[in-house]
Amino acid sequence: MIAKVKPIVDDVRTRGDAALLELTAKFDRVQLTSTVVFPPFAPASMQVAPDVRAAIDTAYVNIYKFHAAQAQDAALVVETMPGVVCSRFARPIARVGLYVPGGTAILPSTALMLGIPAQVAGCKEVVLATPPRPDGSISPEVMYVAHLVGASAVLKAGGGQAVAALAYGTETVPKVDKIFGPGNQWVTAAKMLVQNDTDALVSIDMPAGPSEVLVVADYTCNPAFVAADLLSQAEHGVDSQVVLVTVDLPLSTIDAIEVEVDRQANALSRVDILRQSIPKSIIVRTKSVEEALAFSNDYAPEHLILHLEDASARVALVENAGSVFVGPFSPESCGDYASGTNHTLPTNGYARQFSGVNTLSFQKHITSQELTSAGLKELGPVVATLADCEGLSAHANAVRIRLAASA
Ligand code: HSO
Ligand code: ZN
Repeated sequence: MIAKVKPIVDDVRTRGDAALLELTAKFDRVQLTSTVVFPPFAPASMQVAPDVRAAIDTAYVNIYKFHAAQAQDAALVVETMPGVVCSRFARPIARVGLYVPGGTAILPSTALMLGIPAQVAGCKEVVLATPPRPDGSISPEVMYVAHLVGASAVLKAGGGQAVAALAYGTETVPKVDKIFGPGNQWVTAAKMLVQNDTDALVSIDMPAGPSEVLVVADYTCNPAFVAADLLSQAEHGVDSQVVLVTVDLPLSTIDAIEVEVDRQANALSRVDILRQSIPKSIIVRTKSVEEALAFSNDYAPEHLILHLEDASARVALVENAGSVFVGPFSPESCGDYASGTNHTLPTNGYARQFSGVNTLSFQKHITSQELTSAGLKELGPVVATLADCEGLSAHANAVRIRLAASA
């Protein structure tokens, strides 16, 4: 995949806007004359039905609240020795690119999940990239979110060409320092490629893969709720991963869940996708909650749903997961859209070492130290000894020259 996307990335890097327009014509079948829209965005481009607008507004408030609470604005200050003060403070990553996928669904929710933490962190340049629709426009819902989060530009492009434009900049697209967001294989491969190019000097949020859910259910579960949760993840794509882990469940309850999956699926709009993803789902039978959670920790799911007795007490057993949905009234859909948590989460087992996107993803930490003359008197000999030990006499000298001057 990297080899396939490389010519696209190289083309945008060397030919800029001309390549971007040609590739958009080729892949999205839209002939644009310009690819970037700057604010203020035309009101007509953000015309959203009132109920949708109100729902976006409520989601915005919740996601903003949760991400504002994550901001580490206050500096951390520690006096490690008398007269030796170390500190750490956060600064926003100045320029960020947010990739909002197009394709089979419009995703204003992804624009919220990426745009809000960028806004909370105080990023100066926020470029939202998303593929144009057949008429060359961007969905008004996504434009409305771009406006809410204070995006500084909207790039009408998708795939590897959008990622390349964000990584290197073009005549009209501002270059960014970090690229966020989910995408198809082309987008993922392009993100991996540009992050390895030291000329691009760009980082990415995390490796991405198909979406997944793991549901743990015991005798207290409502089979209809369990089935609904499995289906909500399965409708994302034919490659969605859906796992049900049962805790000492009789076969009759497992049957009831399967009957519900079938019954509900037939009434859903994306039944064609479900017909391909549900047969690939798996059921794992375990005897205890401990065994079930051990399996889950090993799998490290993007989403973990606990349909368990005393579910909140069981969260203590969770070691690896992107986000956890606790108890019968916490469907994944709430976290996907509006409870406040982020839905850009590690997939493919990467929850072992990655966190989901959060406010800190849009910041970096700077450390600093300030020594008084007395502090240097204490610490200087330690440093000089270590520098001598490493044979780095200029390092030792930078300390001793000061100690001598203040003696
Ligand atoms: N479940 C997806 C996020 C999403 N769901 C967007 C609905 N819209 C991420 O795994
Ligand atoms: Zn979802």
